[in-house]
Amino acid sequence: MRTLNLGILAHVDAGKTSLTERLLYAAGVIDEIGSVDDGSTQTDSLALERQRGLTIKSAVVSFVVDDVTVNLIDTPGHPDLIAEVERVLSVLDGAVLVISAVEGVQPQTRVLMRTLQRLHIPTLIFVNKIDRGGAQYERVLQGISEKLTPAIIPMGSARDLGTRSADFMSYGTADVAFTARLAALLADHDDAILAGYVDDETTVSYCQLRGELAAQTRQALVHPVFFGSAITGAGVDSLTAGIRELLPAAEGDADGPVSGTVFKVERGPTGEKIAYVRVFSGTVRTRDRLPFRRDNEGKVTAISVFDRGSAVQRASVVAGQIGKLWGLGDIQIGDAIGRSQTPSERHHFAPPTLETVVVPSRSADKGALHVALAQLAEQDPLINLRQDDIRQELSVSLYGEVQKEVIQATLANDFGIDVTFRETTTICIERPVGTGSVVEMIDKAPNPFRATVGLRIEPAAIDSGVEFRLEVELGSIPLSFHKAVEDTVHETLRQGIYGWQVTNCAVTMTHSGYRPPPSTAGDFRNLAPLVLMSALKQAGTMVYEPIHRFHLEAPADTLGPILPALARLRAVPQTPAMRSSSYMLEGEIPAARVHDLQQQLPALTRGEGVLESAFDRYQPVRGTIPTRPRSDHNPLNRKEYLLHVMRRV
Ligand SMILES: Nc1nc2c(ncn2[C@@H]2O[C@H](COP(=O)(O)OP(=O)(O)OP(=O)(O)O)[C@@H](O)[C@H]2O)c(=O)[nH]1
Ligand SMILES: [Mg+2]
Repeated sequence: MRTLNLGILAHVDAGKTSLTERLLYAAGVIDEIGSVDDGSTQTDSLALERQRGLTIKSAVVSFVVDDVTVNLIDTPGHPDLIAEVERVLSVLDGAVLVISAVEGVQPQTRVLMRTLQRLHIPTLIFVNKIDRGGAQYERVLQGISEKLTPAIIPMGSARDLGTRSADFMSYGTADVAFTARLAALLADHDDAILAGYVDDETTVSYCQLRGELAAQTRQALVHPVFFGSAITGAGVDSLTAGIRELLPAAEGDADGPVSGTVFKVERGPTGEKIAYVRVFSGTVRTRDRLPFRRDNEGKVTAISVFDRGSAVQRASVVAGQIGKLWGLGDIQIGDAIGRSQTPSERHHFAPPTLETVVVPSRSADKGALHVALAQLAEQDPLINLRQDDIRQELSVSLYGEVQKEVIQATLANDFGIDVTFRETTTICIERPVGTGSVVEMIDKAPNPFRATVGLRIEPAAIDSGVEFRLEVELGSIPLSFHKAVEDTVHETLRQGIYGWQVTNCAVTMTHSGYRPPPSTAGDFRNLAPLVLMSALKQAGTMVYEPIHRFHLEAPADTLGPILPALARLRAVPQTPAMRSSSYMLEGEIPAARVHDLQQQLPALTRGEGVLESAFDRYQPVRGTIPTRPRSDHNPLNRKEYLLHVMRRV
């Protein structure tokens, strides 16, 4: 039996959870179809998800098609919950991107497709909701082609769109126009097909074309498009057949060395930790001592594997499968397992751009709040829980207001702690403008430490994070001293000249020296921040703020008042697209202003305006440069203390 780990991704409300339910029903896993609106689906199983009809956590279910076990991961679509999607991406063999036939391509659809393409994840497109009034065929295809990728091929036609009897009919051998379109698309990546087709259309058989379609889909070069309805079930059988025919099964050697990734962590009924692991290679058995995250190790006490619906207890989980592991107390989301770990620090989406302070309603709850938030951070490390020691405050990073509501409700429901939030503020980043290079030599005043450290900092490509390089011989100082410098560099760059995280830069160690034995790693750990901050001051930094791309639809006569309101919020709209009674406006707006626009919108559009936005990029701040208002982790305090020490020497 082969395994396919399949993600379902889409803009919020496109119908991922409803489609998951349909696929399970079609495969005979469930006898009755649950509904998102009644809170009875398999994958929206949390109380909060059922109450709100919104997926909050990724959930795994499975079904069998012929000889393939499909582990299906239903993800949340709301942009505030994108961290959940992020963690799943690294464990997928393929994806289905769902698009609503009524709304077409939406802002989050673009963000997701861009990422799926960047990661070369084979992706089928399912255009859902063909039964709903306003459903379109051609217009949606055109939107996909213009906004996502031209490398698409509709796999069938649709009829009676916008009615309960709407249906999807797959094309076959007899559809000459389909065969021609298919050959033309595949020929873009395969000259043999092109040559064969130009010579004589009939020399390339339909079977060959289907085979080549599967091959190119598996390489994420082309994207077959299906249409249907998760509610009526139309088109779902064709999609299921497409998943089996066109997406690649997991590869991996069950006898190889163990390697895998933890993409979800949850707590069981008695508070025990359960890690969801996608195994890439090898076999994990109960009672194995499993190495994870650098030098950690834990004993696996129980395993379950997904099989025909839910997870069932097993003695082992093998390459290609997803398993739930018990017994690994210190395991965290994103951890790599096995001896040859290559943990990936890279993020596929932008980090959260907002932050806020969490305040317990009862001050006696302070301690409990810290424990509770630490548990939430286990499942969602991007909230980046921080404590301001001076003000005794806890703050978290956020994607948006919905995530805030989820945190608030979870704290109340699961931990009995009522909280409020301070005002939400934007998280900016700093990037060096030029190059800065500083050396502090051992035994040379004012350097009070028994270490020589030279560092150069320079700007690097956008999205490159912080890269640490060596220009000194690796053996010039003990490895632990190198490590101390590298760790300190990352820690120090959490707060730059204006207090923001410094990123998209390269730091090179240009000099190193020590004197045995009195030199210690501590000497390097103390000196490196001073050298780095001096180099950073020399380089100078620029502050960048997060910018969202927005999409706004509203009644035609409200365009007059909207434009000046957008200008006041520093938004830059493009030319509006006018329809008969409405307009559609796209543009950019600082992340800091999205919430204000959201709040002003009802008054500006008689409650009829619909706004969607998603993070797009960072842009240099013009005018007054915002400084971070507080020091919430404390390398700066330490830096100040050390500077003070140096001045005294
Ligand atoms: N008419 C119609 N409604 C649908 C269809 N698919 C989903 N819906 C409705 O659309 C709404 C959202 O469906 P969900 O399945 O929760 O969408 P989702 O993509 O999982 O949403 P999030 O997980 O919150 O992003 C619900 O009210 C569904 O009943 C469809 O094919 N036709
Ligand atoms: Mg959902």
